[in-house]
Amino acid sequence: ISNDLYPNASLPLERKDSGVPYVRQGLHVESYNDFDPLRHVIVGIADNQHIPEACPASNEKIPAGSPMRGGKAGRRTQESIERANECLNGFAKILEDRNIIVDRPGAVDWHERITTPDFSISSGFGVMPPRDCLLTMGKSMLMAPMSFRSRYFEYLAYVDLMREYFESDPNCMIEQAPRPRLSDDSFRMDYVAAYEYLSDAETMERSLRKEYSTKETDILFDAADVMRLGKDIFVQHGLTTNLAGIRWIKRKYESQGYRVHTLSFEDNHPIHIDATFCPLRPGLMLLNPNRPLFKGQREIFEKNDWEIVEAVSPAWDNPPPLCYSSTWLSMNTLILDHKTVCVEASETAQMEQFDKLGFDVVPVDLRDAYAFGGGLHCATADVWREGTCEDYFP
Ligand code: ABU
Repeated sequence: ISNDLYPNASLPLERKDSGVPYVRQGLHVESYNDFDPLRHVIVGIADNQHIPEACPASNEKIPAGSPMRGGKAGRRTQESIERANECLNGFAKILEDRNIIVDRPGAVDWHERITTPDFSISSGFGVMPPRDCLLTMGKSMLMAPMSFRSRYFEYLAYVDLMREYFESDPNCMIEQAPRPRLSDDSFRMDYVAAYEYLSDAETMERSLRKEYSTKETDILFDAADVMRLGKDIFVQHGLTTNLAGIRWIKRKYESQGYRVHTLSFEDNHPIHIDATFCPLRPGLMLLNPNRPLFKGQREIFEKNDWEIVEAVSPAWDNPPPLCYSSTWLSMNTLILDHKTVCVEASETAQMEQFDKLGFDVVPVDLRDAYAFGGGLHCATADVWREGTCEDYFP
């Protein structure tokens, strides 16, 4: 828009409430994978986090017997919030000491009940983990259409940052996927009601048939179900991403020259690909041995000479209390470049495996933040990694 036509349309230099300038010199948004040299990242915060009432989509993820399943909703204790922030701030400092720029989301207060014309829920969730909400695809950052009702407004925590990225990098595009309704019509409510009483074998049977509480009424996906490998994008179909979501990703990004593939794993609770199948460097994948790929899905990797190694067992038999994730957060790491990886400090066997694979391992104390939304990969979202969009699967 020409300023000659709109002389009064210039941007205010800084935000009225915080004084933070809109434009940051030299800021760059671009990332095509999870392993090229990391230059700029968002790290989540634990402030104000709540445990929301279970909703139709989250019900399927909450472990059986967990107090989070029925009624036990409310603000997490201040002590646990402070301890989680201590971990997250320590992680941010480790990255900054390596000259990686770290941004933090805004702290939204989730105390109020969330009500839309289609649903009502006790509270929001939090702003940890950013990886679920934000998908950096090349020079664009997309806010995902998540399926948990408590996460419907989570994008609000990133609006200011996105605006700043948009104004600072003339090539950056910020985007929002279609907003879902998340009404009762979006879910198989009979599945939701039955879920609590199903055995592991029955939930596995349903998962192998690719039947989940989410229907195809809304376009749904979490950004953490999307694995970026240059020109190829792999999307996990599961609890948080439905086929309509995958179709939307395919139509959007294939028109930009990417190739989109669907991946499925033998997993009772397929949610987020980043504790299941993780790229470590060009040519090397880490696979969760308890979640094998569906038949035929290794082929694209093997045909292109990618090695798939199985992750070692996690250090812990159980996740920490009030945690949504599994013990396999052991393999949820943040790769800083082709030779350097951040691993949770208590996961000694996982650190040894990376050492043997030729990585320098940076231990990060994060377990006390797991309950707030996951591990090191979950707790971050890429803004800029050096490198270009490679074709790894020609
Ligand atoms: N957000 C990653 C969680 C995956 C898992 O619970 O294994």
